Amino acid sequence: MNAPQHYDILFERHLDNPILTAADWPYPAHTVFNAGATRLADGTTLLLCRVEDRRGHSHLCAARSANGVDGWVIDPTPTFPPDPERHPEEVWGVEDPRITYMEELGKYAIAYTAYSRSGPAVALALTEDFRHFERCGVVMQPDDKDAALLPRRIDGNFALLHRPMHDSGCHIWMSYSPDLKNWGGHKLVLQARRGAWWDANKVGLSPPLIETPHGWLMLYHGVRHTASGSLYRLGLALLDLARPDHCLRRGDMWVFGPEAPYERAGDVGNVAFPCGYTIGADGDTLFLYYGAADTSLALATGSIKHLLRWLDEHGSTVGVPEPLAVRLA
Ligand code: BMA
Repeated sequence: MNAPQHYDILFERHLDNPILTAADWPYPAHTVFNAGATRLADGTTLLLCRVEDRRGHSHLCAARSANGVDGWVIDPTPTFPPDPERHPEEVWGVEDPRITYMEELGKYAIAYTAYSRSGPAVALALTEDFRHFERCGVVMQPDDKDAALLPRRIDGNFALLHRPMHDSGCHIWMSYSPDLKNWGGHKLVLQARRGAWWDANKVGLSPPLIETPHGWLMLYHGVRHTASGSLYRLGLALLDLARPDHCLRRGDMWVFGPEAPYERAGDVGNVAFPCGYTIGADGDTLFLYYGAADTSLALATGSIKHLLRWLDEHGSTVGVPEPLAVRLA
């Protein structure tokens, strides 16, 4: 008899999950989730965590660790609280940061959700040290979220992935800017599927893109609406290196989704929501930090090589103009 076939396991959950919860916080916090991540020049892993208080409003707080797993040193007060007096768009908090190191600026760019009275908007801030921040304000008006900058200019322009929301569906777009202030050249990059698909109706960028020799690897979340609420799962796509608004391949199946008890149950159950990753010293191991059930922070590891191979085997080029359809082998 043939051995049973199982789905590939592309991400391994850390045994210590959840790695950070509100109980670890040095000041009152309701939940800690959806953190941006980066590795600082001295090798320290920095997580910029979304912390929700008992008003329901969020701010960002930095946690630093030598190994990216434990021994977290958490800022004693909010690192990046909303500033509604100077930035009214932050009146209901700041959420879901994505961090990109911008070589040209010598600074980290943080794309985050500013929760305004008109809805969620995409805002940008720059920092060198995660202690002092320079706000750029709103760059994409409501309703829009799930944004991250690419680490370098594309054809002379900064490039931002983001997810505007429309009645017709929520799809991933790319916009360009010469100065991080004026945005244009908007292009649709990845469309939510329809019907029974796991990523029907709503998709959004998860962590910032991962640059590989084959293209920009994108982990995106797909949201399936069910009778008992939404299911947030992760899928893979590959964008063209030189023209990142062109999707080369897209996985048919999700590759990671809520299974563990801390992902299944919480303030918003059935949510696995990564906003950041770091890459190991081998240049291949992905440390993916994700919010679990909008309640805690968890870690899963994967291999960029394996993700690319999987995408080659399970991806399709449907909807991609023929000349751009590539095999990764
Ligand atoms: C999305 C975002 C995330 C959140 C998720 C599940 O729309 O707002 O912050 O984790 O919903 O609630």
